[in-house]
Amino acid sequence: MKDFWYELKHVCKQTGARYGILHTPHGDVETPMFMPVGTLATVKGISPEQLKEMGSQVILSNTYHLWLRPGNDVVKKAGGLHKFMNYDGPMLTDSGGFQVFSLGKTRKIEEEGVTFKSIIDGSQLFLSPEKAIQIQEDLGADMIMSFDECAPYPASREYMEKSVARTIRWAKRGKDAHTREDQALFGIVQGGEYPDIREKCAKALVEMDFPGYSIGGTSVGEPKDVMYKMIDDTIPFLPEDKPRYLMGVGNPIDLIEAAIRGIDMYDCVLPTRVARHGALMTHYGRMNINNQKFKYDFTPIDDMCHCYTCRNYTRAYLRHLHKSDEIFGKSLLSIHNVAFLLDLAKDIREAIKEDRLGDFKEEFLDRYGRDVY
Ligand code: PRF
Ligand code: ZN
Repeated sequence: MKDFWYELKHVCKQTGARYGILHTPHGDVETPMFMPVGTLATVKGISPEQLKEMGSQVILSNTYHLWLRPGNDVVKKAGGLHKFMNYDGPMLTDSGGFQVFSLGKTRKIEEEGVTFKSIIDGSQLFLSPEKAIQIQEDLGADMIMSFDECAPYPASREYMEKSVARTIRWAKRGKDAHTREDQALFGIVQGGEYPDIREKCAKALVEMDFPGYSIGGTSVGEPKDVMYKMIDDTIPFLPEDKPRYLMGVGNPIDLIEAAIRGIDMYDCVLPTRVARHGALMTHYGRMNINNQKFKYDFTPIDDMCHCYTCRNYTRAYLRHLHKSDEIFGKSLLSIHNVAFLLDLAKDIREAIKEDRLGDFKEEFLDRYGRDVY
């Protein structure tokens, strides 16, 4: 793997969190970083130019969705995902493993792969470790993911042992099928809430020597403390000189807690998904723009936010757009939420560099609240 490596720059003396640089074929990015999700080759309501202006570094997209629509052949013919969506920064695609398991209602898991029904037309589909890699090679992101099973929570020890053993075999098959030198293939650690299974999985993947490691199977309905423990049970077995990606986690408190536990990357659809329903993240906790109390409120969403929306528009105007179901309103609210998490990740990086992430966390929580999602 050329043109891709992780450089550990500083470890926070207060918390042990890592500040680093991830070198990719489409440029360098600073970690810990939040990656906005562009499932269908677009971060809903935000242009690539706006994302750049907001300080976005890596955009995440999905194998499963792009395979079904428009088809990986279309993206390949366009010259890859970067060209197709007019974004020249680093990109990452998820393998489809999680989507098959969370969206597929009737699915059959076998050693060879997974058979399931399409969310688009109900047709029978089959995804395997090799197929997931081939699609991701067509899409052409800088970072791609192994095909894994994200087991449900809770799952029995017996189930988890079998599932993880298969996920390890799938990771090996994917690695053998992977041919593109300019893409970094990550291994995904599963194992649910069982520390010894996580350890075994991490060690087996590290043995295979991936350029990066993901922690999967979190944020699937388990309590907060269980999720944090899943991270703590995995990190000690991952090499220091490789990036660690916590998949699908992205509420503000988790961003801080995960960084403290040694995570370098995270992603979440939360900011754009909730924005479309008028829900906003602010330094003072969550708010909903629909609220009657904002009718005559001509102040910005968050006086501590520097995003395009907060610099230019008032709560009263945004409430009006949202209540009128205007497209521009959804876009402006999405911009604020994504910018909020990008800025939070930036604040986390600055705090790590200055050995004060512990203090930063307390200050943030005092304003934001401790039980907010
Ligand atoms: N596996 C994959 N993608 C994911 C996850 C996983 O376990 C999660 C866990 N919440 C999010 N996205 N491949
Ligand atoms: Zn804002």
